[in-house]
Amino acid sequence: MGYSLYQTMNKTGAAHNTFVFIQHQYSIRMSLFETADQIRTMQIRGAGTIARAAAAALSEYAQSLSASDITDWKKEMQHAADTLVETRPTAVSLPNAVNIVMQSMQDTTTISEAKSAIMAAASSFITSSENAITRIGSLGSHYIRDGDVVLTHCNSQAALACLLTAKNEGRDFKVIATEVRPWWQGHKTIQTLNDAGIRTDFIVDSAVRYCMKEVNLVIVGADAIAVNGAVANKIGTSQIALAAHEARVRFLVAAECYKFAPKTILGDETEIEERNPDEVLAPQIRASLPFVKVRNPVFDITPPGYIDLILTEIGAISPQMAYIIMRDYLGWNKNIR
Ligand code: RUB
Repeated sequence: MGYSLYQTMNKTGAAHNTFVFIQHQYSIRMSLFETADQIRTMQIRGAGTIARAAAAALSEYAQSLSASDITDWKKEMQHAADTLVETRPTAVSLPNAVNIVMQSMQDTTTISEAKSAIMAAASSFITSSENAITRIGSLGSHYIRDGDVVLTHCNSQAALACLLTAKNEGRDFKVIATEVRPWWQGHKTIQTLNDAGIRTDFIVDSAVRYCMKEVNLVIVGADAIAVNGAVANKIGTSQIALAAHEARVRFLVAAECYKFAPKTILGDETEIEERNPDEVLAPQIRASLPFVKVRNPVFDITPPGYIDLILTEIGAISPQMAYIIMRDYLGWNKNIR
């Protein structure tokens, strides 16, 4: 019986090593609304982890939900699904996971049938999403050679899988990991890399261009990939891509197929989350600076021209092939709400 790893951070932004294990069979009870709150407050974070937590929460909720008829039951489920989707706007993995799970009950006519469909779909999503990371790790490790210096940003399970697999396969390389203001996700990354015995240099975010001359390869994760191949990921990613482009360093994105955003086919833009300025500067300091507006955008968009390859579980693709993933793999017409 497998366990999913949900990495958590505390509300002050200091990284710590608390892990919440959620069993696939959902024996650990956490209400859907608690999960939604934990996603909103960054205790559950990272696009893939958020998606798996949402699927698990829907399954749990379906099991405990009772209603007088199937129509009311489905309405309650939809309300729960909307609550999850509204927690954070940028990672498309969240609505994609929720849609995949919710679509499973579409043709069901009894509550018990709908419950089983939701539980099966959630379990299958969680398993396939974990398998996807393993496959991306195997694929990504091929791009890492002995002696390489690989730069990564934020805390991406997909990007880390590439590094960890390369290490397991005996490759000798060094990583440069960024700090990642204001939530310090880099602290989690260096903990994982250190645990795996991977030599790592830890730098402040603004040291990227200075260090790029030592780097052979950049690997980052993704929160959303648009139909033109543009990638939304942690703020600072696009600056790293720019520095990599300038230094002619290969820039790879490790992303499961459910990070592709079908709605962008119809012209929707990826919404960039702007979080509370208190995460950047303490309220008492802000209060003393009436002419200063502190802003906290937490994602940015890297244009496709700065991306060499996107590593997915079905293979490495050029960003220009994003539409194919949406059409042939995600079944975009079914996923657009
Ligand atoms: C996390 C982040 C990660 C992607 C990919 O941002 O930007 O790079 O989500 O991660 P936040 P993964 O901490 O604000 O959620 O590969 O684990 O899905």
